Amino acid sequence: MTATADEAELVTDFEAILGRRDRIEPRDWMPERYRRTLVRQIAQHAHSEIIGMQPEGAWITRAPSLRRKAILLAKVQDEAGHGLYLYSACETLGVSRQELTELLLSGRQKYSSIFNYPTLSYADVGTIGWLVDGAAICNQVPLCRTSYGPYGRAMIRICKEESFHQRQGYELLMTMQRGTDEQRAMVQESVDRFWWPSLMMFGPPDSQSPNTAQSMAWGIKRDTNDELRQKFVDMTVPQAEALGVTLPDPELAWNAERGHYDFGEPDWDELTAVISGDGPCNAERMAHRRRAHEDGAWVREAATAFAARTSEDGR
Ligand code: FAQ
Repeated sequence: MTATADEAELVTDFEAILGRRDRIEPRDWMPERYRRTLVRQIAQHAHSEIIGMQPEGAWITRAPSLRRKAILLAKVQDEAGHGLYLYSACETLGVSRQELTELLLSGRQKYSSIFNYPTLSYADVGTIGWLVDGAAICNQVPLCRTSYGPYGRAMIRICKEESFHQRQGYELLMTMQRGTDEQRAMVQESVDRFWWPSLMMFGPPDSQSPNTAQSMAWGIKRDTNDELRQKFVDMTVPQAEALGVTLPDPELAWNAERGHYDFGEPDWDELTAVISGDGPCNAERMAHRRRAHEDGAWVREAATAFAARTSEDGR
């Protein structure tokens, strides 16, 4: 059989696996573009979890009670764990954790736009849980069925934890809503700032998304950016009503014909600017991440030396 015939057979087998909605596993043959797309998406996702520790982490020392501090500490630690599962899933595609870290630190790989916005009040901890984790769940539940095995399996555990995060955020906001006028104003102000950036988490509109069509064809993504954004709005509007907050969109209205909420257009120029490094906190987030990486050098050196000694000793 010629090389081209071999390749054609491999492609046929690969497509048959996708057709059956089975998983592609690390040792299976896969097209190089499929592998690169997965590395890009999983790495971006992992970086988001790690950078995503910063906005809420900033409030750990200022949590209003021991209970809130314990909850927030646990949540931020969960995000670190999610980053680690995702880096491990990505490593099964033949890239090392070190390479991925360098790609992030040199700005060649992205992380989610949402983490480039500041957390200005304690209500932001609740809003991030409710809206940001809520958007993350909408996006990530379908990823449990993604076509690449290690990514899908990592997502199952992550989604369980994210749904707990979402509920803690909602409970925090509900508690503040039952408090003073000042606390209610704090919640509303926070929701006003986070609403539009949360909608942008789903990515550009389908008509301007260069990757969606191919990622859907490969079963990496199971829904388009616009489909997920709509699902998020439909899920969130009744929650906002129960909470007693107003979502800052005058165009938000139930459309009985479509069976969905209509909503206004996010500012896509803002998303482009934030993704290109020009958001309110991009420089701060990256500087913090670089510093943490440098400060952690001794841990990596110690772990490497320990691993070398353990293998020499045959332990
Ligand atoms: N931010 O063609 P598309 C969390 C980039 S949740 C930054 O539509 P794609 C949990 C995109 O990479 C947040 N960049 O791309 C948490 C591409 O650029 P490239 C993380 C964005 O991949 C909660 C270009 O724009 N979740 O961390 C964004 O098909 C609370 C064109 O876009 C995930 O990563 C954006 N918002 O669809 C943690 C989920 N949107 O790479 C702490 C997995 C688009 O070609 C606290 N990822 N871009 O140069 C995905 O589902 C997809 O990658 C999308 C983008 C939907 C994000």
